[in-house]
Amino acid sequence: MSRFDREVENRALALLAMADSVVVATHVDPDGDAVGSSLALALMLLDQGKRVTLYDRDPVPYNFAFLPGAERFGRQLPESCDLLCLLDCSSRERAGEELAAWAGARNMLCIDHHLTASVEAEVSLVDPEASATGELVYELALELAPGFGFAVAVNLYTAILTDTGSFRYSNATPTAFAAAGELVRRGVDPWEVTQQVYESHPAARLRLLARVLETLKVSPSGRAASVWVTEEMFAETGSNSEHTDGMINYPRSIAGVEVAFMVRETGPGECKVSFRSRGRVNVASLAAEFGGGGHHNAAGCRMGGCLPDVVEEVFAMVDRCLQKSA
Ligand SMILES: [Mn+2]
Repeated sequence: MSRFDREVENRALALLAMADSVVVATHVDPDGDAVGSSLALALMLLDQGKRVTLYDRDPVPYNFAFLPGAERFGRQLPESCDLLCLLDCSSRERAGEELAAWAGARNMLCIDHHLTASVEAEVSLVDPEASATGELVYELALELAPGFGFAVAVNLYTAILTDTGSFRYSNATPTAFAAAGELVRRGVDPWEVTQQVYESHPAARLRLLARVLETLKVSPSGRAASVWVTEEMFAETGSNSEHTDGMINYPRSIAGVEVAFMVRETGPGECKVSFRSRGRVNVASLAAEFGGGGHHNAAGCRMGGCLPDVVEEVFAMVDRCLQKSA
C-alpha cells in the first residue's frame, strides 16, 4: 500500500525510468534528511546505470560525511539533464541562486514534506504528513528498487532519524517507525548511526554551546525563550554555523516555553532566525510573517537588522502571537 496517489506515483516512476541523466538537488544548509534522502535516491539511480549529479550549494555537514555516497555531493551543474529531482524543498530558490537560475533540466520531480507545495515541478510527491523526505523516498524505493541494500537503507534511516528528532517528535508516526524497522532489518545499526550523527562533535562545539546558553532570554510570560549566536562566538571558540545544529532545543526544553527561537548573525545587519514550537503554536506561519516558512513545529526566516534589534522584534511578534492563542 502506497501513501501516494497511484497515478502520481506512476508518473514519478515514469519520469525516473525515462531519464538517462538526472540531477538530484536539495536545499542550502543541508540537514540529515536533505543529505540522506538525496543520497538514497541518487544511489538507486546510479545502480540503474543512470548518470547522476548530486548538487548542493553548501557542503555536507561533518556528521553526515559517513553516509555512503556523501563524497559525490558537489556544486557543479551539468549543461543539461533529462530530470531534476528536488528533494526536501519545494522551490529551486531554496536550493540556492545558482540552481534557481539554472535552466538545464527538461523535467522536474519534487519530493518533499513541507507545507508549501511546488508549483514548477511536472510531478510532485509531496506529503506534509510524512516524517521526513526520507520516508517518502523509502516508499518510492519499494517500487523503484525493492531489493535495495545497506547503502540506501542507512541514508534513509538517517533522514528519518534526524527529522523526527531521534523518534521523539510528533512526526514519529507508526509509518515512520515501520520504515525505520525495515531499514534496520536491511542492516542499519542504530547505535553506529547515533555515534556518527550525534556523538562525533569537536570539542569546539561544546565550547560554543556554553557561550550560546549564556545568551538565554525568557519572556516575562515564560512562554517564549531565545538564544543567539554571533560571528565573534564562532571565532572565539573555533567553531562555525554547522555546530549550532540542535542548540535551539535547549530554550524549548524549559517548562512552560511554547516557542523558542535562535538568532544567528549571518553578516553585517543580517540574521537568520530558527523557530521551534512545543506543538500548540504553528511557527511556520510565524516565520511566514517575516517571509520564511517551514513546518508546524520547526521553521525559519531571514531578517535584516542588528542582532539585539532582531531578538527584540521577534520577541514582540511571538508575544503577540501567543496572546492571540492564549
Ligand atoms: Mn525534511
